[in-house]
Amino acid sequence: MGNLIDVQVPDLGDFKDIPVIELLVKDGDTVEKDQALLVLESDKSTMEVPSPGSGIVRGLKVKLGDKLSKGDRICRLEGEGAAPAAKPAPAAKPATEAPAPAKKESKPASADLFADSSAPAKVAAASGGGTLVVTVPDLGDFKDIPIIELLVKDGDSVEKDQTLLVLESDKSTMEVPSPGSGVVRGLKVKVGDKVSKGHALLSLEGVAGGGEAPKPAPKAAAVTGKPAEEPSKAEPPPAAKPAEDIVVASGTVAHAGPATRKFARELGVDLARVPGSGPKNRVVIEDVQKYVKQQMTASPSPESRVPSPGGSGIPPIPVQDFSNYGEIEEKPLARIRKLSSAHLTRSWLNVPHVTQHDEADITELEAFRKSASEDGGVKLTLLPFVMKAVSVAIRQYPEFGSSLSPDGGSLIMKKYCHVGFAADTPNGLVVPVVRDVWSKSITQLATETAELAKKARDAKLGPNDMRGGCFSISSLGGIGGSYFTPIVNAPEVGILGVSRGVIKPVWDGKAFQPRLMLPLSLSYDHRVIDGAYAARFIVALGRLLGDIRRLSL
Ligand code: CAO
Repeated sequence: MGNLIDVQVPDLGDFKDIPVIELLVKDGDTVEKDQALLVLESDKSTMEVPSPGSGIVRGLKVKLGDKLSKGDRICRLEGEGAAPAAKPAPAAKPATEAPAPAKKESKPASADLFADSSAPAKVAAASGGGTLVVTVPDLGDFKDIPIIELLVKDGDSVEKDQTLLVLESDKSTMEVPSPGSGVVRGLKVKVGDKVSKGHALLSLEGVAGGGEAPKPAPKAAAVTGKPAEEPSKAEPPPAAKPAEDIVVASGTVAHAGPATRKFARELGVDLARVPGSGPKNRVVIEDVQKYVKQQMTASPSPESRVPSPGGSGIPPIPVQDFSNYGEIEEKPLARIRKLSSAHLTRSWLNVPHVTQHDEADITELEAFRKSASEDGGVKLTLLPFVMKAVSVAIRQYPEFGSSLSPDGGSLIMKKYCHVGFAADTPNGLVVPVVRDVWSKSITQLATETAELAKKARDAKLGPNDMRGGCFSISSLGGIGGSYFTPIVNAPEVGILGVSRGVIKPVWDGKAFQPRLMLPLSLSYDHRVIDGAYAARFIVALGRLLGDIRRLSL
């Protein structure tokens, strides 16, 4: 039999009675040095207790839910290199023993636990005007711990004990709470920054009763089964908040240990979305696995209004902190943009798109449009001509005005022709709908599109102005560019993209002639429209635009 050593709970600062939330070994298990034996968790921090050496676990004394304090025996370790049980490692001394004399023993660099994780971020300096400089509290032996979440930004109002940021080492995760309530100013850190005790984090302005620095945090850090620095008897550790007083993490912080966080990060899972099944709703690795499984099999809910990352089973794009690469500014999206973003995402994900391109010769149309405009009256742009041509083409190819029934089993053919057009507004894209295009003249359509476009820009469109479309037009011709892929405005099945008309040399059989050619891009729902049908539609449309006399037929 090898040597036996006692493995005890290391120095946890002022923490007492911390519940065991995961037990990672059992009697007879062979463990390596630094392998995690169990996980302790308070409201604000999660700590893995690593093995002090390699050997076999004997006489395991703890079970899930047990509340442990410094010095409590966890197990014995039987192994070659293990120190005899009669000579426990100094740091493993039970708290109940007579206090050890103040020692300045060296600590191993691999020390891996936070202590004093309940202590609020330390106040390094305070002005009489109620501004506090908040620094990283005592992290014991830890140095250069990366910030993994930053929960405040300049200008944010924070409450006392609200979590400011989350630090994480290989074995521990710790939230740093605010020492008081006030407004965050001069944030000095960003995600990924490595911080140590005393590192200035931010200033807190307008702190009620500010200016009073709290008592310093108690000596932190612990080393499992290794010598640890004991607080000197002559200088007893200053008062720190007991674990029971720790404020529960704010809703934005996922309650999870380092291993779970690492696992979630690898999969690109936002832990805040994962329901936790552990004690106090703590998220464990199995919860992340279950969540990913659910997301992969879930079908998108029809009523989901905003595209939720991962909500449709599509892996979300990994979150990046762009401020790591340069200065950034966050601008909230306008309501219209959020709505159209949800709608476009739904259409893009639900509709198998194909886009067919073509050119229409609008030389004659343009000559007519110019001469008609010079006659005075309503200003004629290209849009009303295109709209009319589309409506006539839909009469010839009615499936372009149809919709698929919700069960996908039939086509709903419409005996009317309402056509929407995309209008660019300062707040985003909207699609007002012109009703009964079949029965309206070009002049009427010109008047109506101009009125609706103005209403759109003045943000005066009502919901009815945007409902009931059978087909949409997205005209970028006034801006420029040639060809694009418009997204079908589901449940419609077709959309026409119009780009800028340009004069091109076109062969007429004898010579090249300068002709004004209009680029057309027709996207359609391939579940409803076949490629040949779409090609016929776009050719017919080109003919109609090339010879506007046909529009009146
Ligand atoms: N080729 C050449 N010139 C064109 C053209 C084309 N395809 N389309 C328009 N023009 C000309 C117009 O004739 C007009 O010129 P004149 O003043 O000399 O007559 C000028 O460009 C401006 O036209 P317009 O774009 O303001 O007017 P319109 O009726 O053609 O379009 C509207 C109205 C509301 C569709 C348009 O203003 C708009 O908002 N377009 C953007 C649509 C959009 O954002 N689509 C993308 C959706 S997906 O993100």
